[in-house]
Amino acid sequence: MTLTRTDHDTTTTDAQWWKSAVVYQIYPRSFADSNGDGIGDLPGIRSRLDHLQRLGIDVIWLSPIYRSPHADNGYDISDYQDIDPVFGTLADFDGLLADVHQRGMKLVMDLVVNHTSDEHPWFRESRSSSDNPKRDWYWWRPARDGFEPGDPGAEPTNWESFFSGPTWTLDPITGEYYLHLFDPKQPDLNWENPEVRHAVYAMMRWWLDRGVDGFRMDVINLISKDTTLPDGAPGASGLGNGFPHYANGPRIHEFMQEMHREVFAGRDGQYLTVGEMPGVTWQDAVLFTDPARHELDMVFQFEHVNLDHGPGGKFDPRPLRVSDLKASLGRWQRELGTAGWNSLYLGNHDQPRSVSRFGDDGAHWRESATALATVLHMHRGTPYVYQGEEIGMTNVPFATAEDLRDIESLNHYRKTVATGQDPERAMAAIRHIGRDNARTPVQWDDGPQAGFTTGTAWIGVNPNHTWLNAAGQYDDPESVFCHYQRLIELRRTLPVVAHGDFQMLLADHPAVYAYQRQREGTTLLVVANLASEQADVALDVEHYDLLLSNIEPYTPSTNGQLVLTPWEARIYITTSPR
Ligand code: TEU
Ligand code: CA
Repeated sequence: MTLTRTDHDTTTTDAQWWKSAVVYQIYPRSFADSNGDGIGDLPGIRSRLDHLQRLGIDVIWLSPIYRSPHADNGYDISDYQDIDPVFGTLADFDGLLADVHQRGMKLVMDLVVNHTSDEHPWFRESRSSSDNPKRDWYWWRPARDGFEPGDPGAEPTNWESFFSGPTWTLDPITGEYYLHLFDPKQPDLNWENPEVRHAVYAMMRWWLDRGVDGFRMDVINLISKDTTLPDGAPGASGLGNGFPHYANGPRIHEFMQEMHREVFAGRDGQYLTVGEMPGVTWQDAVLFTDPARHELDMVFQFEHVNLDHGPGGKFDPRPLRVSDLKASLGRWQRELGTAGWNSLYLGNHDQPRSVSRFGDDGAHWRESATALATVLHMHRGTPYVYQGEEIGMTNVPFATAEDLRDIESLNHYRKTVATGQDPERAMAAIRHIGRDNARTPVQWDDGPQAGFTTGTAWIGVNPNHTWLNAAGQYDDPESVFCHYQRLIELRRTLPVVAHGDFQMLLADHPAVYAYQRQREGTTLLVVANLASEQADVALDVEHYDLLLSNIEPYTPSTNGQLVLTPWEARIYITTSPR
């Protein structure tokens, strides 16, 4: 199967088809429910493929649909080779995959192999006795020297988990601790053990044989740990920050190259691999994505989504400065310009809604959603659209902790209450940055439950679905949806969008993000006002034609000066030599 492209870039081989693709992320629980149980499912996704085709995307990335106790909404897998009954069956999956392929799209699976569920048979065996053959498939350690198991501080290291509390849980069966960087129900696999690695590779080949088109790899840069397990430097919570000892560990590149060899090498077909990598630097990212090294096609980096984290972490947010955002995005554009490749995203199921976080979801909702999309989609790299972003879905006015479902937010809230801190302050942070913001149902229409389910959704529908929904946007040329359609179409038709080089303009401007893209005599000039006040900038666009703008009518430039209204974004083009 090949994609319909007008693009015949000589620097891009067929195997690098993903360089001109647009990916759409589905969080299955919240996408579309077919049977009224309030939880999205595979038949629901099948029934909404028109929406994706209309948008123009090439690839779907499905967040996990495997068997799972759902402690972390499917990122805790108990069977890698089956579908969770809440989402459907393997037959439903095959049907979905066939439909997706028939419509000329591809489908990428989420691969969660830093950890399994504690209900996975591998872990059940591993915990059963100290000499079980699978004991070494996970990280088991005795209590710290001089401590009895269960004593305060007896954990083998002082590391704090991503979801609050220690990363070690004592298992009564053998009196030893096991490692879990996330929830206790997500024990970390021991990638030092070759049996683990080969079991994972075999599972990946099984999915490729079934027809899937690649993998998004969950926290894949955490799989190689420092095997001496040193304590971390003390953090704000009193526990230690173990991150430097398990992120980008000593064998990470070796493991990625081995996976590439064992899973992808020598196969026909066009795959996409993207590694999710908290804390990855651009220097590492170049190594991971340099095609000559045969590791990954691209990575998800976190620099731009950590800019508003304060000294106490994500729930200690600080205001985001546009100048920081510009500098960060620009740095990744520049540094992954020749070797390596960027993935481009503003939101996903772990992040708040991008229009609420980076834009102005009040007075300038439509303008800011379209301006942010313009900036992102005209970058070099592979853009990812998170479900609902294409209609400008916003953060959610969660009233109390009862409205929350996410384990990370709930743990943070409970910890706040337990330590006598202000619960309202915790709720404010959660409303601002909590993951549930992105997990409320996709707003299909203005009906009850936003057209998501005929029952009651597992998490409350955002009340703004009465005016913010897909049905109301399809035929409105000024809508967020139609703007996304046009941006995606530009990537499809103009090779400069996917392949042009990048040059930052107005680097020191505090609010306006501007850059040039250039390829074989075609130049794009992108300029966007990322603030809710008017901006005047010195930018000569005399030799350019306006290709797309998010605000009409626009004020033409005079004497090399551009006047941009709040969140106004324009794309100019010229094909004449300059
Ligand atoms: O996320 C990893 C990650 O580092 C964070 O984004 C995390 O979700 C958390 O917000 C840190 O504060 C991946 C998945 O995308 C996420 O949904 C899972 O919960 C996590 O791994 C564990 O599998
Ligand atoms: Ca359902």
